[in-house]
Amino acid sequence: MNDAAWLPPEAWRAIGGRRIRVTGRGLLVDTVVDELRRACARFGGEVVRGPGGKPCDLDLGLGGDDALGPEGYELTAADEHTVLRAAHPHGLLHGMFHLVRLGDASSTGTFRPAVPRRMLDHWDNVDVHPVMGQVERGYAGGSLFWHNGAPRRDLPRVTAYARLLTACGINAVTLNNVNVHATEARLLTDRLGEVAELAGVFRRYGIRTHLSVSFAAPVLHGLDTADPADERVRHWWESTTVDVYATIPDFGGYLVKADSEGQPGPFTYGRSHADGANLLADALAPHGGVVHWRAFVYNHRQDWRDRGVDRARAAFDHFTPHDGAFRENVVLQVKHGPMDFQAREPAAPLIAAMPATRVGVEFQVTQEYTGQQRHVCYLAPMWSELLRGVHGPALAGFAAEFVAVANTGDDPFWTGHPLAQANLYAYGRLGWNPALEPAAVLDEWVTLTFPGAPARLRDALHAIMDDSWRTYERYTAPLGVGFMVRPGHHYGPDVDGYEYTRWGTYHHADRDGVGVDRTVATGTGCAGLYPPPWARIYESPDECPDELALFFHHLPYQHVLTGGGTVIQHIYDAHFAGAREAAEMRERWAEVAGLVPPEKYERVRELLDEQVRSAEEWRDQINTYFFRKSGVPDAKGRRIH
Ligand code: GCW
Repeated sequence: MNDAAWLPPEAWRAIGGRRIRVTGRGLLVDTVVDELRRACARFGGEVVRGPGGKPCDLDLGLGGDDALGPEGYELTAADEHTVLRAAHPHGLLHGMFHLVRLGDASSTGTFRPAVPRRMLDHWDNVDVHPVMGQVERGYAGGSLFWHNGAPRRDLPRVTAYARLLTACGINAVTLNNVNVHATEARLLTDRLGEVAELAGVFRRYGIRTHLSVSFAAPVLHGLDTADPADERVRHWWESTTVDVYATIPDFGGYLVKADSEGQPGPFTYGRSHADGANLLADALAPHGGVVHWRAFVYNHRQDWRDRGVDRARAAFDHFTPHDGAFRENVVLQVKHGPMDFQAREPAAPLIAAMPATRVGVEFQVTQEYTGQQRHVCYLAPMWSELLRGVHGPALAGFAAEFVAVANTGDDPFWTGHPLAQANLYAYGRLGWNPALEPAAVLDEWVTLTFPGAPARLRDALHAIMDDSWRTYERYTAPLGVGFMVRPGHHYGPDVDGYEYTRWGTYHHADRDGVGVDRTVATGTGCAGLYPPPWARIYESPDECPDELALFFHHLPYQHVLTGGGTVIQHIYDAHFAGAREAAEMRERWAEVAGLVPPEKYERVRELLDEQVRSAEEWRDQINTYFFRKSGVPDAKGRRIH
């Protein structure tokens, strides 16, 4: 069976010993009661349903103010008597998990999510894909839902998963990969029963189920076109969608990756992305469904010789002309950065440029470019910086909702690396409240995951994880330039791996300098796509944050950064520091042997060996590469191979 992650039985101690009353009816109220009964059976408490009767010390019920919204709740705790009120059952469910997470110590107040939907997208395939496997960019084993072309039907495990998701605030899932192959396309039609079964499990935890669909679905099912202007196509989507809702009445909607990396889309028919998205939106609207339409549209057949094309501009250029043209039930799903989930990127300029469109900001919890769940890399600080706008526009202010790519699979620890569980937890928590402090979220996660953790363990976990994203950044691609990974699987260093490919991911290093000129004055103009003051800040090499220096500028190696050092010396210093910090993480972990369950301890220990090895490889390849290019020795005389 799977690891209990952040919901071990111990986590219920604070409320499982109480006299609890629950009032209200409905599926989610039943779920609340089931959860509380289980906790009380363990810790000696008692649950009664309905008003009146015996006195209680924890009172959960409806009747909260409507302003709490569908998921909000209000807590008052005084003299050992806690009252939880919500306007709807979903709020009771969240409120109950609030008490699990935080006890009632800090629990007086009103709580509502920042955005109405916090979705988790699975990139699961039904069939094993010859290159991508069962889960595309999955680093946690196989899929929880499918195995070798067949449904897994491990519903107890899916139930345990749904509990974990709702407990951190997630309320929507997409089950299958955005790259929709022929078998997966059938989930929408003759294999819909498999979706319905899973939706039944998620529903009990207040999570709505969505499906990735192919824009060419009508063609895959026998029509000779998928042209949005064709009446037969329109009718096909309408009637297919009617069938979907007949089977899954609370179905969430469709997620579409169109005209992107080889997926079909409206461009084939000379139609716009607004035409394409609205076609599906119209089919869904009568049933209350939404379309998540991805903005990850760029030319993946670029010529590296052509400096005029810039992938970082692509989504902005494609979509801003259509602002205001999308139906109300379309969510434009935009990756947080303009490239592709690198360890450091500025915010995607498109996100701040669509005032008349619902924008969903997409994060990647699966660690494709951040260590693939072999490296410790706690991502909450990165997301938090983007949300709060430390080096660019604050994404929280533009996001109508949040989406993230899942990092889970059939691995017994759910996430491959046991410490990667914290990323999923933190995504849920920041989606609910983007203002939370990453270290505080980590602390919550530690408290839940390691019940009774002694200070020594808590301190070690903070020391290892709090700054682990910055450590990862230090030993990988410098100063926001990105990539430098091995093509295909994207693990480990290969500085020129993508330099002459068609993917548009270049660093332009030569003997004099490195970086991509994205200025308006002399480059691709990407810097100018940002709202004030960021366009001006990014344009100037003297004002641009060092973190993004090589994202926006091609700089000489001897250019002096805002932080004081030269570009070349920064590269050396950061890489020596990053690899050393990885080694320190391993030392800290050795100190907690005996404080962590043995299997978990061992798994992390082995992975830290790999992280240290990989960090050294990164350090040596990057440093050697830039030493050979620049001829500039390390000012501190350290060994460069
Ligand atoms: O980062 C890239 C990945 C692809 C992925 C694509 C996307 C699902 O390498 O594997 O495809 O992004 O987000 O669509």
